[in-house]
Amino acid sequence: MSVLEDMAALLMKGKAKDVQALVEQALADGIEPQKILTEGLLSGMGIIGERFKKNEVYVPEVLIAARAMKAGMEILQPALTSGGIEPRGTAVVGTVKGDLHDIGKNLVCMMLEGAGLKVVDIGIDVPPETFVEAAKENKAQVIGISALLTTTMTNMKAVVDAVKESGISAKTMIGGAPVTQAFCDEIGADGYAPDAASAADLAVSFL
Ligand code: B1M
Repeated sequence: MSVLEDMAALLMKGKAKDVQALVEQALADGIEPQKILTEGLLSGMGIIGERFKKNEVYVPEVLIAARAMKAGMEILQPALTSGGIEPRGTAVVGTVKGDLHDIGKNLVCMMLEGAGLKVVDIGIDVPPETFVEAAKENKAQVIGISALLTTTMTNMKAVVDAVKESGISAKTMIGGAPVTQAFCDEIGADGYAPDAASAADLAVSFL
């Protein structure tokens, strides 16, 4: 098995320390950080997601795999976001109220940083007023809103409405597995991105 296949397999077993060691090894071997992310970490997480869907694994297994994913991302982050440039703008990014998923949101944060933005990560389960307060406090040009559940994506509209009512000029950007461009149009957000790399392009287009 290749180092990236090993990494995916160990991530699925939740072996956080081993995943970190393999990320370090892959970087030392000169493998592109983006390739480590997609063919190692995300590949393992994708398989776990499919198994979760088919009830072949349950929440505890998904949780330990998610922890291993986070551990791997900690090692990969500096390589993914290195650039050493002055921030070209600021984005506030969070997961909507009621939603505890943060892996996709964290990836979006990394990609935005990689694209040269200062990112203020306001975490998970974030109420609409916190998005607005954080955007005001940090003079953000972009507000990134993530949701992974069909039951919580509706809370994105409350954030978009709160931003409009507050009168701030920050653009709202939404994304997450159940979110679509049609939903974005429906709730009046300024933009939708299907993945973290597109989110970075979209955020830059707002600056
Ligand atoms: Co959850 N979960 N989960 N879960 N979980 C899903 C989302 C689900 C699809 C699994 C399934 O049943 N097939 C399902 C939702 C079904 C639905 O709503 N239709 C589900 C469920 C039901 C639940 C619970 C209700 C389970 C339960 O308790 N019975 C519960 C809800 C808890 C809550 O939030 N209140 C729950 C809990 C959990 C864990 C805690 C165990 C864990 C989260 C750990 C964590 O995040 N720290 C978890 C996980 C890991 C998943 C799956 C398996 C993987 C999600 C993930 O991290 N994917 C997921 C199944 C799946 O998606 N296939 C599932 C990898 C990540 C990189 O992708 O987040 O999609 P993603 O992000 C992508 C894009 O969507 C996009 O860019 C990212 C990278 O390119 N993107 C953006 C994301 N945010 C963006 C923002 C942007 C732009 C792009 O702009 C701002």
